[in-house]
This record gives sequence, structure tokens and C-alpha cells, in this order.
Amino acid sequence: MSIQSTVAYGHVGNSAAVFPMQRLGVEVWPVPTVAFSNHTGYGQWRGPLLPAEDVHEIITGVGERDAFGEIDAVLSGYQGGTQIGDVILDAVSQIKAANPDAIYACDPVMGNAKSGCFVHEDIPVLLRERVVPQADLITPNQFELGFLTETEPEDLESTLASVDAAREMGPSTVLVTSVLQPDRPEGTIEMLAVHGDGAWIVQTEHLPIKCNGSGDVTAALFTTHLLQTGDAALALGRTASSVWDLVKRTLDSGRRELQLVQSQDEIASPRMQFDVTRV
Ligand code: PXL
Repeated sequence: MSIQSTVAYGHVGNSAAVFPMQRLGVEVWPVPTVAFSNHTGYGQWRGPLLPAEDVHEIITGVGERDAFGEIDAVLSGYQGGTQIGDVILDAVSQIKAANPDAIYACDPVMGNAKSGCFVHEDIPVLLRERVVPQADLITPNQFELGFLTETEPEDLESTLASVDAAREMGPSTVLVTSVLQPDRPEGTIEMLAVHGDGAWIVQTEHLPIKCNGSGDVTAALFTTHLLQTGDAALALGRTASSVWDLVKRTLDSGRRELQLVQSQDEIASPRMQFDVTRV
């Protein structure tokens, strides 16, 4: 079950996350939180923010199909309003009661180092105090990791310490989706996964484009690959490979929206062009 935005035009939220998961063979049940014409990065959009009660109704109806026991994972991303958090937590607790092996994968979307916080001011605190403690897997960027743990991760050592602090809050697995170490080689960026007693990092070229929705695809792919393989290093390598190819194709297209359908082969069969290193 993937509880996220839908947009008619382009790819963010479920309109970014669902297709890659389906392309990897996963049956996905998308629950919308907003139904917008397009993503908010355009500064102009139309369509409703779904009231929390409506989101709750949709999830309740799925439960009435006796379907909660079939769910392996709940995935959530950008939360439109502050009341969606409670709806998600309620869904997670009912689904875990029906299937104790189900995991909750939370992308704690708040903002990034460049733009600062771009969600409603109450959402970061809600995520830190109530939502993240219930999650099994979180996928913050370095900025979100800092806010969640009230630390300032910078280099690898401090980022690993912040991840430890995040894991003490509840989640056993943390994917830091963008690590920008001060002494990194120019034009590079890293992704770091910590799971069980291991930590792995992968360095890629930092492509000069900001793609709305790329974080949603990253969270969906890592969650899927981790569930399918149980191997966080492999999940990290596959995710970095597919996301880099997706963003590169988008950059080369000259278009603004993620070239998701066009990148389906690189999603289904990641090239594994980047080395994953144990740290
Ligand atoms: O990618 C996160 C996201 C989710 N939902 C909506 C958005 C965005 C990012 O722009 O606009 C509606």
C-alpha cells in the first residue's frame, strides 16, 4: 500500500512511485492524499488536498476486502496536511495486526539543504515525534536526517552517528538518499544505507538537475529491492543505478518531468554501474 500524492501531469508521489514498483513485479495499492493537476514545483496547480477522513475511508474500504493480511509494506511520502500522519499510523497498526511481518517504510519528506523546509511547518515535528518512531525503514536526505535527530550530519562519521541516533528512535533501516560530504570529489554525491550491523555507501556523479519526484522513486525502489532480496547492499546498488539512469535520461531529454516510462528497462534491470562499498 502506497499512501502518497497523485498528479495527472508528470511524476511525483504515487505518480512517480507506483510504476517502478509494478515494473519490478510488485502488486501496488495506491492510496491518494492529494489529487493535483501537476506537482507544486510549478508554483501553480489545481485539484484537491484530500481531507484526512477521505483517505481514512479509502484505507478502511481496502480493509473491508480482508486484504490487510496480504500487505508486505506500507510506503508513505510527502504528507499534504498534518492530519494524514494519524491516518497513516492507524493504517500501519491495523496492517501490522493483520500481518506482523509487514513493514512501514516512511520517506520523511521535509525539504533539502538548498531549498530548506518546503512542507507545512507542523509536519517535521509530527514526523520526528510520532511517525518516524513507528517506521521500520526511513529514507531521509542528509538535511531531513539532521532535523529528525537534532544533529548536523556533514562528513561520513557524523552522518553515521546521526543514523545511529535515528535508529534509536525506532527504524532498523535507514537510507540516506543524498550525502554531501565537505571533502567529496567535485561533482559527486553519495547514498548511504544502514541495515542490521552493516553500512554501505555508493558514490555517483551529481547530475546538474533537480527532478521533483526523484526522491519518491528512490524510496520506492529501495523498499522494493530490500523486500525482494533482504540484502541492503544489493538494494542500494540497484537503487543508485536505476535512479541515476532515470535522472540522466531526464537531463538529456531537456524536459522537466522524470522520464519514467522511457527508463523502464533501467528500472527493471539495473546496470549496476556503481561500486557499493562497506563502511
Ligand atoms: O515529490 C514529492 C511531492 C509529492 N507530492 C506533491 C509534490 C511533490 C514535489 O514536488 O508537489 C504534490
